[in-house]
Amino acid sequence: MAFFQAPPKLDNQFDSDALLREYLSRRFPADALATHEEEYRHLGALAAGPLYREMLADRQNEPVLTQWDPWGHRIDAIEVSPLWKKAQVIAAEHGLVAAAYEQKLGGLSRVHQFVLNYLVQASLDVYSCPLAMTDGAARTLLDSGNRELSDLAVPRLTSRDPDVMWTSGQWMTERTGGSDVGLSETIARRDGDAWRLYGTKWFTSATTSQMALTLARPEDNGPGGRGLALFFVQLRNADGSMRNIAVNRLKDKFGTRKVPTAELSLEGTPAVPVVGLRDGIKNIAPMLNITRTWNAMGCAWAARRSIALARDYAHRRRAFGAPLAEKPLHVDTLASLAAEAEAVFLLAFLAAELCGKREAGEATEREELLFRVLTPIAKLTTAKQAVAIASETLESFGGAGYIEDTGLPRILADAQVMPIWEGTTNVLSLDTLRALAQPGAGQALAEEIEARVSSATQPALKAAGEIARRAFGHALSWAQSAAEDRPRMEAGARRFALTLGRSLELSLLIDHASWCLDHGRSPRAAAAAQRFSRTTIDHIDDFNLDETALLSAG
Ligand code: MFK
Repeated sequence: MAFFQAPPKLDNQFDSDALLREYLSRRFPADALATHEEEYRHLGALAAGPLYREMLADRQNEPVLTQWDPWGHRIDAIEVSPLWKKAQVIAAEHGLVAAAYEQKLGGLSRVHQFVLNYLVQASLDVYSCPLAMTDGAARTLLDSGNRELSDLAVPRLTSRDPDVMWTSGQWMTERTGGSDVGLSETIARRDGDAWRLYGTKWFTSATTSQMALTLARPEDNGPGGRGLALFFVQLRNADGSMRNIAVNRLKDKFGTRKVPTAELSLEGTPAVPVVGLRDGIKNIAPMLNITRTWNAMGCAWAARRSIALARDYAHRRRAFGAPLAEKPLHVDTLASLAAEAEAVFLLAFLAAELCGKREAGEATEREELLFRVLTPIAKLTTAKQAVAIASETLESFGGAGYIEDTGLPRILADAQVMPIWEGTTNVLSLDTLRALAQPGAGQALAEEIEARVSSATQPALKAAGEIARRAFGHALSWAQSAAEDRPRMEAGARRFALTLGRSLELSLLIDHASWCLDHGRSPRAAAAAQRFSRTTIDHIDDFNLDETALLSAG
């Protein structure tokens, strides 16, 4: 009988996730866990079964833009995949955005919301993109103090009724770039008491949304980010036609291919200022901090999916006389992946915890500062890890990992967006410097790391704690020594931010492992902390800037 390889399968993504279950036991009161456990299990089953199968079957079904109707009218209709339509219903009914705003769990509402997303999103073909922006838009409108716009949009953005729920876009990038947003060319012109926007938006993810928050320069304003204003746009008229918006084309992207990312022309699009007529970048910042938190969380569910598939396959695939799960080198490789994935999970959920506390009014001043610093650090650190984990996962399948219709290559292609959108690693490294310049921010981070490592009682975890302390201390002393030398500081900013991210991750792993050991749980978490402590935590280094320039120029 000829040989056929069995493909990987997924178990219930809630029941089989030891780390998630430990984490929930730690963080949730027993009655809250009891209330939500069935929903978590239900989403874990959906993600492992029907949605995962549909995602594989639907692999080649991509959004289609129809610009003209048969009679020559410009319609710019975008048809998304069937799975995306289903995702919209799941998102509303399970409150994938709403759960954060209903505040049923007070300061833990964000954790609950992100647990729901963590369980299901890896089987929803990056529907997380519009949801992240929807969440960010709701937060931004609420923070803006614009009562009228909040009353109009927030109940829809946070609705549990699929027929009522809106999603929102976040239109920032123009042809001038996605990083230096202050260069934006879109102009806002007065039209009586109203405003109209004229310009081109170059990367508008999820163009099927009902509304968007965007930046434009009121015509009398000066250059730069301060001259931009934050605007609210409703995309369609009541009859469904676009409000002076032309969809020029959909982007031909490496990954996230189900996301209908478009280039748009704004041709007198009606828009409403959200808060004042300047400081647009500052006013859209709440959106950035929410979507960056989603990004870190997206890395957690991408890493979890990678590991779940690789682990399962290791039992199905035999080579050299035994399943891969019994081959020491393969086991060692999976263990390293698992340690990285656990670190991603704990860092992303720390960001969720802080976000939830501040929204519930429970955050201390230290935690407010910590959230601001943590957002870029978590986003940039986890994004690099997600790509590395996805790449290694494909390799763990050998040639099958490189074949499109296994669905595996999509994991890597989709992960690759994580370090790019919502601020590249370099832009966020510089944002880390900006966030740490706030008085007390460095201290807040230092205290967080110290609190986590000092919980260790077991000698091996104490030793790992010393590694985290040393790396963090080295990073701070480097930053102090480079403070007066901006080129040196900028050149080293990525190594600095990654050192902060990895020392914080190590401290979280140690803390979690200590809890597990103290509560008679699996020693797996301690193994993760120890293995992670032997990776490079301290990336700090200085290079001669002249040699650096010479080398980069070639
Ligand atoms: C699964 C996950 C899914 C996620 C899906 C999302 C898909 C979305 C697709 C996209 O839209 S991708 C495009 C995203 N673009 C970015 O993220 C922009 C990247 N660039 C930056 O973040 C730059 O750092 C920035 C544009 C902010 C720099 O611009 P400026 O003009 O140099 O700003 P400046 O002067 O540094 O800051 C202006 C004000 O904003 C300052 O406040 P003050 O006026 O009080 O001094 C800053 O402190 C404040 N600010 C900037 N970033 C902030 C912030 N405040 C709080 N949080 C931040 N992150």
